[in-house]
Amino acid sequence: MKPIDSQLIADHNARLERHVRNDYEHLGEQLARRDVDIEAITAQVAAFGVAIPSWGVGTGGTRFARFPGAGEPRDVFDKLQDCAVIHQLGRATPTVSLHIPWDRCSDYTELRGQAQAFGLGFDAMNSNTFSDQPGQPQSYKFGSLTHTHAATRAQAVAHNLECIEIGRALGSQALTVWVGDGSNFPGQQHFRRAFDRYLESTRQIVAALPAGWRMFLEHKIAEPAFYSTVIQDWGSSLMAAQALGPQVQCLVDLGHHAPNVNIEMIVARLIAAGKLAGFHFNDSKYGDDDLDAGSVSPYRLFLVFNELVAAAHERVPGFEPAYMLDQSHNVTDPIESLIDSAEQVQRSYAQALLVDRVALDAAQQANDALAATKLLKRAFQTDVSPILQQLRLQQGAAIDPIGAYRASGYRARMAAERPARAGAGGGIV
Ligand code: LRH
Ligand code: MN
Repeated sequence: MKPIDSQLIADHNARLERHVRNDYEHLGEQLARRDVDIEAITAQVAAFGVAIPSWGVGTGGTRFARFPGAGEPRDVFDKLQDCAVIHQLGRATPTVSLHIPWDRCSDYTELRGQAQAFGLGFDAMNSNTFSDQPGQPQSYKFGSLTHTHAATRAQAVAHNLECIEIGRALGSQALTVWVGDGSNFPGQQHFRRAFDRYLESTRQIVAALPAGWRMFLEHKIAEPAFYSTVIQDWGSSLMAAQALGPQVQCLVDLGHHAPNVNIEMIVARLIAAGKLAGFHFNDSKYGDDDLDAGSVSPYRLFLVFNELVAAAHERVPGFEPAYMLDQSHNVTDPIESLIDSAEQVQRSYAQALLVDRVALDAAQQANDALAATKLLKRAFQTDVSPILQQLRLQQGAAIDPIGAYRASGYRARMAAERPARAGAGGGIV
């Protein structure tokens, strides 16, 4: 089932195909002079995918306001169709990451069938114990898995077990746990006891994990708590993951760090510890801005992928990161932003594959700092667009996915089909 008319994509590609073939051939010659086989790179990029956050296809907002766009998804089925558009046009996003209760529905077998019809699968499930649902017995105002009251912790554990059950029905194999638990005042929370309560609660979730499943712990420096957060940084997350066992690893959301923190080094540490779960890709300038991946600091995203490609190149044991986007689209069409962000992530991966690792090892060994950093810059400054376009052409996707999307009139069609509703489609704000 294809939400966009395939003929429209074919006609769109027909106008661009000759240029892409020329550009691809030209880049191939350039790379061959660097002993790089462009076909090998293209094949590796073809095998790369990044998951779409279901909460990202609705318009996001801030605590000040949300300005809903036209044709907002009304439920998880609408979200799935929008995700299918993103994958049909860009072919870089074969899976969707759901958030419960925002994506709760009455028939998960039907939902799984719909996803399969769209050629989509389900990545990590996301639990939500950072907001209260109508009629919820215990409030999460003062925390969830680390709350001082056992009944509230038990409620939060039960919610995570429900997310696992929903994930099993959908074919997911991972649960991401991010909690907003923390404090706003010095003295408000006993840091060590809160961490102990976190371990006591998460142990019960780990005990319920099916064989083969993983649990991803997501750290975050601040928000909604603004003095301390229980899982505030990679150190706290790693301590917990090491205490909780082999099925538990640490997920890195790029926006969850103080400005200028060296995230690529955190990635290298988690890889070395065998505890890198994966990523929530986005970009930021100040806080957890959830901006489009690579829109502010594309070199930082490249440097993260440089660590990932190095680990794969060196065959680091147990290295199997999950790649997901986690963004909030406040001023763009979410579908366009997700198509573009997925391509940006693919682009950073392709560039990192171009790093001459033998020469880099030699330069590092020789302490030739300039030669080393120029090897990274050379890869980053290589325009790999012909590889990404050629790949989409080969896969029957759109050479220019945003252009094809705009030509399709999909958004206008959804605006007609999906009447605007206040508070539609659950998501950030
Ligand atoms: C927390 C977070 C987490 C999600 C939420 C939507 O800031 O990054 O990953 O649950 O955003
Ligand atoms: Mn996140």
